[in-house]
Amino acid sequence: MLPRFPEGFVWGTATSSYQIEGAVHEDGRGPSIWDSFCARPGAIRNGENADVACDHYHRWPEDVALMAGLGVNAYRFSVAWPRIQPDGRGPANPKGLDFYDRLVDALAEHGIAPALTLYHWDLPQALQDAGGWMNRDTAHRFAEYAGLVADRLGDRVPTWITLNEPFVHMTEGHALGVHAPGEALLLDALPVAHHLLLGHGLAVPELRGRTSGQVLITNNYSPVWTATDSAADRAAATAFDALQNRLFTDPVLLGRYPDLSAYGVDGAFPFVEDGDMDVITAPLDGLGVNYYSPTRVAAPNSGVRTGGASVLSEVEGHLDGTGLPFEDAPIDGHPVTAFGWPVVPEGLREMLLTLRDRYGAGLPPILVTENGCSVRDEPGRPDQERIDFLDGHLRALHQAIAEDGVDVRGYFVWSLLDNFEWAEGYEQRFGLVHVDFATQRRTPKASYHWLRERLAEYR
Ligand code: GBH
Repeated sequence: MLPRFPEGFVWGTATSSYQIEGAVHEDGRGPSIWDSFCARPGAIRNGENADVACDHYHRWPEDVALMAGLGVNAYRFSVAWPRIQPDGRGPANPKGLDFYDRLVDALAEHGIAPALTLYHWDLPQALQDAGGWMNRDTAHRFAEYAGLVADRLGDRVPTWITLNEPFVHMTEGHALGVHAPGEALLLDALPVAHHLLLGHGLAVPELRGRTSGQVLITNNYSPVWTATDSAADRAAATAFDALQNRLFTDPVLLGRYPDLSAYGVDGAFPFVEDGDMDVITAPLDGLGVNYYSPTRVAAPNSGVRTGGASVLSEVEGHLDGTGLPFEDAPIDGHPVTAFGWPVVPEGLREMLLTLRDRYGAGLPPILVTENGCSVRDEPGRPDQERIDFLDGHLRALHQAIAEDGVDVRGYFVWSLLDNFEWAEGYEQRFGLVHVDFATQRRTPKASYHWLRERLAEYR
C-alpha cells in the first residue's frame, strides 16, 4: 500500500507526438526535423524511423480506453507542430487541429484532463531550413503556432506546457548532433537555448489571451553529485549543475542566465536583446519536472569517467582536449534500468528540495511531468523492475510532499505505451502497455495492473 497523496492529486501518463503517432504523411502534416533526421544513415539504432510508431493517429480510441481502464485522471501528450502548420508558418491546417480536438473530447468523456505540450522536439522542417532555433524568428513562429492551437483548444485544455526539456533538445540536437536536427555546434549552440526560452516567453501571453488553463514549462532535472569532496570536484559539480539544472530555469524564474564562466562563456550574450528577459520571465502557474536519475561528476582528467552517463559526457570526446569543466563519474550501488540509467528514487526528493531551496517563494507549484524507466522486453515475464521503480519514486515523492512540504500537484508516468525512443529506435521500452510493433497489438504489462490497483485505492 502506497501512502496517501493529497486530495485532487493529478495522476497521469505521458507521451509525445513523434514518438507515438505515425501517419507522418496524413491529413496535410508537413515534414519535421525528426523525419529528416531518421532518414540519415546511422542516425537511429537499427535504421528505424517513426513513420508508423504506435500508429496512435489511427488507434487513439483504443489508447484512450487503455488510460480509462488504468484509472488516471490526466494525460500529457504533445501536439505535432507540422500537423498544425505544415510549413511552420501561416494559417492552421484544420485537419491537424481536428485530430487533437477529437482526442481532447474523448479524454473528457472519460474524466481524463488533457495536459498539452506544444513542443516536444518535432520542429517543422521548413523552419529548420530557415535556420531553426539558431534563428531568432523561430521564437516568433512558435508563439504564433501556440496561438493557433489555443484558438481551437483553449476552452477545453486545463494544462498547457510550452516546451519539453529544452536542455535535451539543445544539447543532444544542437550541441552533439545525436538527436534532430543533428547539429554538432557544441557550446556555439547557446543561441538555441535563448531562442527556445524566448519562444516560451512569447507563447505565454498568446496562451493567456485564449485559455484560462494553467501554463507551465517542463525541464528535465538531475541532482548533481560530486565524486569526492575535493574543491576541484565540487567546482565540476557546480559547473555541470549550471548547465543541466539552471540554464532553462534561472532565466524563467530569476530573469538571468546562470554563471557559465567555467565553460569560457563570459555572459555577455550577443543574442540577448533588450527586453528579452522581461518576456522570458512571464509568470507561470507551475513548473513541469521530468526526473530520471542523478548525475555524478568529477573534475576533468580525474580518470573516473566510465563513458556515456550524462547527456554531455560525449561532449568531452568531441571537444578533445579543449575540455569541459567536468567529467562523468559512475554511480555505484544502485540497480540500473535497461538503458543503463541508475535507479535512485531518493534523487527525486533531493531534486525537489533543491528546487524549493533554490527558488523559494519564486517556485510555482510542481507537476512531475515525466518519470519512468525502460525494462527489457521478455515475453511472458512481468516488468517487476518498473513496479519497483514506480513504487520507489512515488514513496520519495510522497516524502517530498508530506515531510518537506514541496508543493507537488501531480505525477505522470513516462510512458503509456512502448514507443519510438528517439535515437534508440524501438529497443528501449518505457511503456505500462506493451506494443507489438509488427501487429500494433497492445498488452497491458504487470506495471499497468499494479498502478491500476494503486489508483483504485485512492478512490
Ligand atoms: C525524456 O528525456 C523525453 O522527454 C522523452 O521523450 C523520452 O522518451 C524519455 O525521457 C525517455 O528517454 O545516463 O544515467 O546519466 C529524458 C532525458 C537525458 C534523461 C539523459 C536521462 C541520462 C541518464 N534523459 N539522462 S544517465
